[in-house]
Amino acid sequence: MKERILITGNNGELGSKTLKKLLSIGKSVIALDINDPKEKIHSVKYIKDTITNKQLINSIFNDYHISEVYHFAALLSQSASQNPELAFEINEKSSKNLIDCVYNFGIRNNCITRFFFPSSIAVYGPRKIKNASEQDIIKPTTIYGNNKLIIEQYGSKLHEKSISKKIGLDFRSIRFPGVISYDTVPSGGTTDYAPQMINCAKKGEKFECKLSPKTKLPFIGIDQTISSIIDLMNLEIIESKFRVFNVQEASFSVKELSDFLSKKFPSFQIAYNEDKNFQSVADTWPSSLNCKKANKFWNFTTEKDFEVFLEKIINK
Ligand code: AKB
Repeated sequence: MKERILITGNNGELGSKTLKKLLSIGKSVIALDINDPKEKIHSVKYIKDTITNKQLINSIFNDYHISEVYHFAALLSQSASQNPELAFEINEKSSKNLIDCVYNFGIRNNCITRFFFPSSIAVYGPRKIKNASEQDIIKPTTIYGNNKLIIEQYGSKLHEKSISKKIGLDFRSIRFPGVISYDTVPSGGTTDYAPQMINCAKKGEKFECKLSPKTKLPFIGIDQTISSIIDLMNLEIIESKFRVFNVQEASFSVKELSDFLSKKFPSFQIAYNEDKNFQSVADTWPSSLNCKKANKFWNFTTEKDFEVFLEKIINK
């Protein structure tokens, strides 16, 4: 049976770019998403279905030799708060089912399958902290943060069970801050204000901001996001029981971003209309992350100057 990589949520920001990266290094991919992709790539086997379809997920593991899984299908923080039951079904129940399938596949076939899970800074809380390390207080207050934490723990538990016998699941995860792309404008998240604001400034449109000017959060660009995922998944072994890593390139406040954009695009205008659904979430997430662990394991480098970081994103 030919080896395939399974990507869920391939139409999303991270899913679509990871898919392209994997194809560029010659991998064969099965891509599962609830919607059709904007453009279909000939060599990819697309499946249009929901991650909640247990029967389908089981059949994928019966029909193919799945060598790696990248599991991006999820509801983001704001969408999850608006729809907690769906968030439970997709972010938690379906993720557990997928992890179980990978684990059982490994046991049946006497192999170990790498599993990538995109976690989030949403696992931190309840208080805002600076320079958060992976082992810092993780008592999330949001549905989304809890979903992510439960899957981190579930994946790590099955990893632990697998590793001694070297069969089952090899779980790897990154806690992402806000991700900024140069060509897509995301929605449904709390950190999405930043790419949305950049997009408005570029188009000369006014931006209505739901967060207060002093709100500070960590961010990463899409290129470093994708290379971090690939670098982490390419590590032969990770000598650590703790399977999650922080990454960030820069940390800045809403005001710092809007001042930077006003300098670059003089017609840019911003209005503040604080929304407690957004503010109360951002107030529990760290203002910056400690990335020493990612640096140690795959030489992750963090861009310290936020203006240099933003300049690169805008000029891309
Ligand atoms: C969100 O804001 O929900 C996401 C995240 C940081 O997990 N971008």
